[in-house]
Amino acid sequence: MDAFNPTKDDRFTFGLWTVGNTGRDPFGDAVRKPLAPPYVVKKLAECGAWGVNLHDNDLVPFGSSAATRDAIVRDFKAALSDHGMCVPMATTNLFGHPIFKDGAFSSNDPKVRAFALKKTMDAIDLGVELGAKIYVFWGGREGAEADACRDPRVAIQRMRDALDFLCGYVRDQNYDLKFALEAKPNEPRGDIYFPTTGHMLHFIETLHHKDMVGVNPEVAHENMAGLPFQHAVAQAMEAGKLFHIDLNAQKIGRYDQDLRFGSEDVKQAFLLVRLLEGTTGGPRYAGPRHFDAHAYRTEDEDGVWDFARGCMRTYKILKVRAQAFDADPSVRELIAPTKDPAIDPLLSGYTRDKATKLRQLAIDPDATAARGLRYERLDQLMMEHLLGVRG
Ligand code: GLT
Ligand code: MN
Ligand code: MN
Repeated sequence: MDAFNPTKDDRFTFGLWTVGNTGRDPFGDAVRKPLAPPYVVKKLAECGAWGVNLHDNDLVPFGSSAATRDAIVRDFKAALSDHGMCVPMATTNLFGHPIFKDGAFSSNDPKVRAFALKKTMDAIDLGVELGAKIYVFWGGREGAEADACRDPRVAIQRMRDALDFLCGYVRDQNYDLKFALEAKPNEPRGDIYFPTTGHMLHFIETLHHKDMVGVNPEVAHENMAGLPFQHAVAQAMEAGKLFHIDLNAQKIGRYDQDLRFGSEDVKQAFLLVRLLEGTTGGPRYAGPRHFDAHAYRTEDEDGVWDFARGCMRTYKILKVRAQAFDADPSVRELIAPTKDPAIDPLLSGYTRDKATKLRQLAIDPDATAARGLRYERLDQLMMEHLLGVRG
């Protein structure tokens, strides 16, 4: 045991599909055996996780009878209570079955759209029965290769209809449940609608019950679009819309790798943990820290638990490093905001008087531009904290 061992207070979660990933990929078969959900609950609890998340079909196989479903759910609930675990988030598999080959909510076929709504209502019931408070929507098949197949505006309208309908369902049932929309630019479709968290944030503003809908950004997905993840997360936090987060790692420009958290681009991971933990003094993210990642295909089952412990350990190490960085007087001095009592009040809240005073300010652009900002020094300090030689 050391300071980096996870506790329930850390609110770390994994999906059944993450540690249960068998290593199957488009080029090769499974390298690990499937793990029974109650066993995953036991092992995750031993590793120090707080909760476990699931798609409907991670727990209840597609097409199961009502009696089979109830028996599976009973055993799973028993495992949760035996091992002190919870299910903070649930979601629907709207991508695995061939019926969803051209999308679920955005499909051109009303039968497919109806089936997707029906499946999601059932999966919402299941999630709520297990105690979930957050419901994720990842539209992996909502996209196109032959883009002439539908007007993308129609796809957007259909997605809106589906989410408005399902918000209505949740409210009608009096469920205490919020939705979190997860963006991804491509894979498995050539292009997926709403490719980034920014696209989702705007779309949410067009929904009927927008207050119950936020985002679930994923490190790998934002990086696939070539974007800095922490900026997307910051925008979501600032808008009060960071309802959930999918932590993993990704090399830029690759397929969706879903690697162990922090295993690539450590600097980005550091900045992300710093943001989520509010070590700069800003508000802290209070939701679950979910790892949507899986072990390398080289691993056996022991390697899966090494992977799970590694995700949580790296997060906690980065948290301690971020706290030390933000407490470092040399850092604080470099990032202290420049204050100017004569100018600051003029910069927000337009009035004609402020506009006039702004115009009258004597600002020497050359003298102002000549000042070096010492960001080389700042970034090197960050590297030294990260590399463990400072703080
Ligand atoms: C799938 C996807 C993830 C989503 C999951 C939720 S399923 O593994 O790659 O990014 O978060 O549907
Ligand atoms: Mn994800
Ligand atoms: Mn992913």
